[in-house]
Amino acid sequence: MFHRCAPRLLSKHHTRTKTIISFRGSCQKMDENARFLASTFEHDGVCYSKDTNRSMIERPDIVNCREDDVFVASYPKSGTTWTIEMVSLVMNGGNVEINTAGHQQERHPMLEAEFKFPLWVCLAVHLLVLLKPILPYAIMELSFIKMLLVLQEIAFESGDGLKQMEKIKPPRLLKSHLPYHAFPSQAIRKKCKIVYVARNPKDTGVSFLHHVSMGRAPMDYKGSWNDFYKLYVNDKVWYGSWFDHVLTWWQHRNDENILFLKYEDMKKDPRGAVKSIADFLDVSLTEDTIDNIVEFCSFKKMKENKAVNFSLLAGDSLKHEFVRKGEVGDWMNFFTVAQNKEYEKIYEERMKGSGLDFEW
Ligand code: PPS
Repeated sequence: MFHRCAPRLLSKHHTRTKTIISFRGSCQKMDENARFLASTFEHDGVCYSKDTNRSMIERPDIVNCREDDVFVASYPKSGTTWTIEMVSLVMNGGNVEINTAGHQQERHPMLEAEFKFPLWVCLAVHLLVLLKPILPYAIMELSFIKMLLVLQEIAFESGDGLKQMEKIKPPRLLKSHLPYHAFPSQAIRKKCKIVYVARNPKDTGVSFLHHVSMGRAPMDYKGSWNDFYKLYVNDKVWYGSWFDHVLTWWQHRNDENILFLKYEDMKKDPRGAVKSIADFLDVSLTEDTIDNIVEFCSFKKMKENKAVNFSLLAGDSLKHEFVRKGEVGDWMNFFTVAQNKEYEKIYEERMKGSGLDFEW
């Protein structure tokens, strides 16, 4: 871990007027945090989005897993999409055509996702599907109608991870952000291979803010970093405490069916990451194939790749791109000096003796 000083954080002298304005602002944003929390639920002390399948979290045994299922698990915003793309290409021998044929959310669904839509949307979509054969073409071309149809085709289908995973041909590669204790118990018992990826908690937090403020519900958070930081540091974000999540998976790093990767290492040595994934999955790849996978999964290529970059559920007219900055150290543009000091103290206390450390 190396420490650098955030330029933005250097002390600002607030005038009285500025202080009053920012105080008013923060009152409004407190409501935004309350609004965020109202769209979550807690189970076993962990906070989840209401778009998470609650039954799965309460009963981790309800997920039917096969011995040959492979999982990519992570705390959100840790480089999951990137890792899935790598693992998926290793599994298919570097066939990039398969990976561009469909969106990653459809190819490798997130198990616990269960996107809920307001009743009127559900009724409108079902009515529309019924009327579709008799409605005039001109009406079907209206953008609102098109949007509902897109919702029907995409969200209702791929928005339910459990249903979606049943449709995929084995060997399946599946995504999850579940903490270890809530992970499908069959996957653990059957020793399914699990690639866990972790990223330093400061960049993860900043990336998380951009994710929840992407645009459309449930990612329509309107608070600032300072507001979101309060949720993050108090473990009131989706999937709860970064420390609990990462450290519990870390304890299982030596299990034969678990490969523990770090985002920062993957940035430094993507080739090494592909090789360890291939070794872990007992796949032998030529040097050329490894090069192709590294190239296809590079930040630049992934940013241009529609099959991974935008969220199917949120569309592609987002406030922030999904494959956004992909840097180590973006936290410095957001953390204040005080937040950094507080966070480093928590980090030192929580990580002490774990043998796990991150570069940031
Ligand atoms: S999610 O929604 O939880 O599944 O998000 P996740 O995929 O875990 O993390 C998104 C962040 O990963 C960055 N990303 C990459 N970094 C480096 N190289 C590649 N190829 C790459 N692809 C995605 C992405 O930009 C998000 O980080 P931030 O910091 O927001 O840019």
